[in-house]
Parts: sequence; C-alpha cells; structure tokens
Amino acid sequence: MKDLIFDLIENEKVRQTEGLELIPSENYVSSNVLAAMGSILTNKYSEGYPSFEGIPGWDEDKIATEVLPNYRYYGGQTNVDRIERLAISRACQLFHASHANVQPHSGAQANNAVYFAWAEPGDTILGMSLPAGGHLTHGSPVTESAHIYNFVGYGVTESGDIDYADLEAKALDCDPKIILVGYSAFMKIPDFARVATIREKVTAKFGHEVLLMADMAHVAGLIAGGVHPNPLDYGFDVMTTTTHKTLRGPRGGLILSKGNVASPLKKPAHTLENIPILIDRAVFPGTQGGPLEHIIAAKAVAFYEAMQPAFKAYAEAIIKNASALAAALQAQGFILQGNGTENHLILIDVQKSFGFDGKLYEKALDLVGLTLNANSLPHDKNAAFRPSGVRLGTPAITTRGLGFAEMEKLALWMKQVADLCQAAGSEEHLADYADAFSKIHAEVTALATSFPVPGIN
Ligand code: DSN
Repeated sequence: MKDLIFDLIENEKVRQTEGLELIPSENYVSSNVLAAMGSILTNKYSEGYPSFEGIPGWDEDKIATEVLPNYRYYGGQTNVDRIERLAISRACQLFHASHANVQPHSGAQANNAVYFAWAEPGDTILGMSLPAGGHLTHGSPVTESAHIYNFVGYGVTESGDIDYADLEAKALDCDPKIILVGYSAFMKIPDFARVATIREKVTAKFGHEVLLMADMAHVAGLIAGGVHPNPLDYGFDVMTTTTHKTLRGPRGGLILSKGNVASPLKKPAHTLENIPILIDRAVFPGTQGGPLEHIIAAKAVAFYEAMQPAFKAYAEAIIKNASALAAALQAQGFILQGNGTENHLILIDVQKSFGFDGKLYEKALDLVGLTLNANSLPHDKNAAFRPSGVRLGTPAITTRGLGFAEMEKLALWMKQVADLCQAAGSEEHLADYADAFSKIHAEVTALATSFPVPGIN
C-alpha cells in the first residue's frame, strides 16, 4: 500500500515551486543540506558531547580523522563525534564564538537552555515585549519559561527602533539576570554596543554579573554574510539562533558563546566566564535528550555553505531586495511599520493602508500563491489572531534568484490583491472574485516556475 504521506510531499513540492515564499523566517535549503538531513545518521543515539579539544582552529582533515575521548553515554561514536566537532568548529568560525552548542532542536529549545543555564526560577529576564516585535520565547505568558522566570518587556519607539531609554530605565529598575536583544518582527539594526554599556551600569548598580544574550534567529544569515553586526563582537556573551531562516540550513537551533570551554561532566562555578560549559550542561542533560545527528550534519553543511564567498553575495542581495520591495510597496500606497527596513523583513500596516486586517490579506494572498503571515503591529488594537499587519521578507525569494525587477512585480500583485480584498470586504466574499485571483495566480506561477527551488527537480 502506498503511504499517502509521499503524495502530500509531492503536493507540497508543487506548492513550493509554483508559489513564492515571502514568510521572512522561511528559506529553501540546498540539495546537500537535504541529503544530510535525510541520511542514516538518524539511526544513531549520541547523548552527551564529543571532545572539544582543538576547536575552533584545527584543520578539517584533522577533525575528520582524529579519535579523541568523548563525553558520550553510548558506543559507536567515531563518525558522529567527528561530524559534531566539524559542526561546532564551523559555527565558531562563522560567528566568532569560543564555543557552539549545535544540539538544540529549535530556537525555543536554545533560548530555554540559556535561561536554564544562567537564571534561577523567579529571576528577572529583560527582553523586547511580544507586542513590540519580540518572540514568544522572550516571556509571552503562554510559554513555559514565563511560568519559571519573571520577564520584563521593553518597547520600540514610534520610528520602530528599540526604545533604548526604556530598556535602560527598566534594566536599572528590575535587576535583570539576563538582558536579551532579539525579535521576530523588527526592521532596524540593534545598537549592541549601547546595550553592552547598559549592562555595565546594571552590574555596577546591583553588584552581580548580568548575562548579555542576543536571539538572532532572523538575521543569523545576514551576520554570517557580514552584512549585519555580530553581537558577539560587541560584548555579548551568548547568541542563540535557529539555523533555517536567513542561515538557510535545516530546521534547528544553535547556541554560540564566549568564554571557557571544558568538560561538561563537572559543574563549573556560576560565572560568565564559564557560560559555554553551563550552556552545554543546560542543553544536555538539562533540557534535551539525544541530539539529532542527521540535523547536526545538515547544520554543518549549511555552515560550510555560509562560509563561501557566494553566501556573502546572497546576504547582500537579501537586503537589497528587501529595500527594493519596501520602496515598491510604498510607491503602491502601502504603509510600512518603521517606514521601511534595514534588514530582510517588512511589516505592513494593512489596516491603516487599506482598512482591512492582516488575516484577510494573508488568506487572499494565499489564493494567488504569495505566502506571508498576518502579524501584530506595535500597540495593535486588533486581536493576535486577526492582527492589523502582515510580515514578509526576502530570504527565500533571494535564494531562488529573484531581483529588483521581480520586486516591482510583487508589489504590483500585492496591490492588486489588496484592491480585491477591499472590493470583497470579507473572507466569505473573496470567492466572488475568483477569476481575478486566478489571473494573478497564473502570473505568479509563470514567474515562480522560471526560478527553480533548490533541492526540487
Ligand atoms: N516562528 C518564527 C518566526 O516566524 O519568526 C520565530 O520562531
């Protein structure tokens, strides 16, 4: 009997090929990343860690052939140790870190492990509030971590930048153990050095070490490509990220840190200098069991790809496309949060632009093969499930090779769809305009299929 799952995978290939992916946190991986993910490494248990001796810095041939004692709880580790050591070494080189934990299954797991490594239950963590553009795992009341720690949120200014005065005032008031810079809907470049200065003031006032943490899930690929500052170069102790957004790797998490690297078997003193070891212990056995070595291998492949000169050109093109798309949308009458973008991400105030909400617009764009997501805006009066905005970005379409000319076309189609939404007025009436949607869909498909998706023949 044929398993229907494979039919559905084929259907999804068609959707990905014939549509254009504008969700800013999605991307298309290479054939090599796919091959590593789908490999027999999934058969192997490897709880614990490989040796960290000589990484970063050893040449790859040496890492791929050395046999070293490890910190594992299973036998048969020769190959996975080498694979994980290569992944760690590449991640450290790419992000200027002293250590990398490549085992987190996701960005949320990575963040939770860092909190667990440094904070005690009830301690305060200061991060960007969710309505301002922060992420669920930065203290949304619906998350587990919000039940463990006391999250305090800072906001953004009218122009969409971090409200550094608010951040500093709250930091000096709430005695945070962790100051966190990170977001999933923010279009500016953070001033990491300024936040590092605020950390110094907090340490001086309260007399204890404060962890500086950056969640760079959205922009890790831009950092790797050298077109976005790296928080680890500006005094941050820890950077978490997912590996599947701008970084274009497999779905997963990663924790980079600065400090001492040593055996995770012995509990070290609770100091910032020891944060890499504390994090290793917090990932395994603290918050996870067996690592996914097939995913770790795919992360290593993605890091290798991100170290190549072509990736720098890719990162530059993501930002150029985002600027061009933002300008083309504004020319079509779209009102953008923050008046544009400095990174890969654009947030449209659909309600203010056209008088209907982001959910209606998301559904209508789905009808023409343009995929993005409804998203809350700062101070949004609408409910989270029917927010006022939509969020889109250029990482995936840039992977396919779309450029300036296509950004103009995208903005035009998006305006045409907005006009149809205005005419329809509600989701129930979108079907009244089926012919008009079909016409745009055919144009989108014609363009999309002329830009192949990597990994799909
Ligand atoms: N869900 C991701 C995003 O879309 O931004 C963040 O985890």
